[in-house]
Amino acid sequence: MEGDLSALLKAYGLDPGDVQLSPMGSGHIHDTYRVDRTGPTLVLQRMNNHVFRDIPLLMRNLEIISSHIADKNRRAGRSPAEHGILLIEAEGGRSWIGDDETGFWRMFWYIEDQASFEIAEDRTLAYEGGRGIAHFQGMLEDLDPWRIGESIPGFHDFGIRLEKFEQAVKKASSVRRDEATDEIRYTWDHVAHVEALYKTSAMENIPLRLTHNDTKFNNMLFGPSGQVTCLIDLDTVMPGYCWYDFGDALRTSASMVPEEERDLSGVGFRTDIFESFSKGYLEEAGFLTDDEISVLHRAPHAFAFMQGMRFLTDYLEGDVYYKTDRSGHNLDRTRNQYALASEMLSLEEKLGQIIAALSEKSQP
Ligand code: GN1
Ligand code: MG
Repeated sequence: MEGDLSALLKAYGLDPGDVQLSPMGSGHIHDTYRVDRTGPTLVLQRMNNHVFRDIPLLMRNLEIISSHIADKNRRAGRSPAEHGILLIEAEGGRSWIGDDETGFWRMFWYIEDQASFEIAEDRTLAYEGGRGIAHFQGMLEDLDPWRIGESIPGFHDFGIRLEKFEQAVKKASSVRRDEATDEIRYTWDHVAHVEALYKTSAMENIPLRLTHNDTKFNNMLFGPSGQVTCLIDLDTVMPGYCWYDFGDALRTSASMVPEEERDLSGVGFRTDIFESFSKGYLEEAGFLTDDEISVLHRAPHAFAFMQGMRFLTDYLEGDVYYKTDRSGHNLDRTRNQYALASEMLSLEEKLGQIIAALSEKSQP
């Protein structure tokens, strides 16, 4: 075991000689390792402090959120370590350790027997996913949103995203800008539709609640019963609109292929998965107002479009944000997301009808 990692493990009371680390997960931001040892398995994570600039704020947020969820689980008779992200204390009772030189690290209990999926292949999985997202939002309903700081300022602020995109186009190398000519044009041609959703949300007084904000389908753990055990990647939990989580979860779960797929011939949006997910979500999300429900069908498009724009921005900036394996990786991801967004746009009216029919049925 390397010297600095040994010190790290010792700070968590572990014997480095008894520990085996192996990379886990497919996240684009942090580095995550499974920690096998004599005794329960753990998860070690090196946080990306380029993306999350204020680690103390990030970890204060996570302490508040994870202990709130743990309390809820405890009261419901569920083991907190088996039904949520639970931090393990390092020496001195700290929830994280490290510095600029060694990196910033934290540790969690590993939850045994869980599965995660890039997309939802069947309707049951989608239904349970919808319930899982609503359950998560419901658990945070009684936590004051303003206790949570902005771990990434303007994370889902479309105006800010657009400004960053505009800057990236201006500053990009001519090679990358030329390569992405079609995608840059596509972006400008479709901005207005997403802007309209944000405007409607502000005008209809859609409430800001605590939302997860990174509900990619693979950020949900499913237990052996087929139900969602918990959501992971809680670093972006911040005040937001409920449709953020709904949209991002459908962007991934109801897509016919994962966002990494380069062959665009298979890209498409599954309305059957949308319907089942929405059914689960609406059944569980009794806290939603009619105005919140009325915009849900517009959310998947907004999220696929924004995700495409984020990948494109990163491509133009020279791949500084997302982990990449090759130079055109972020551009390929952009093409996947824009193809998906186009399909969603053509289906939007139909998605609205599906939500309207489901919410009528769920009226008492
Ligand atoms: C990142 O960490 P991960 O891979 O779950 C990103 C999300 C994107 C997603 C796209 C903090 O999520 O916002 O939707 O990649 N997280 C952050 O795959 O930027
Ligand atoms: Mg993740």
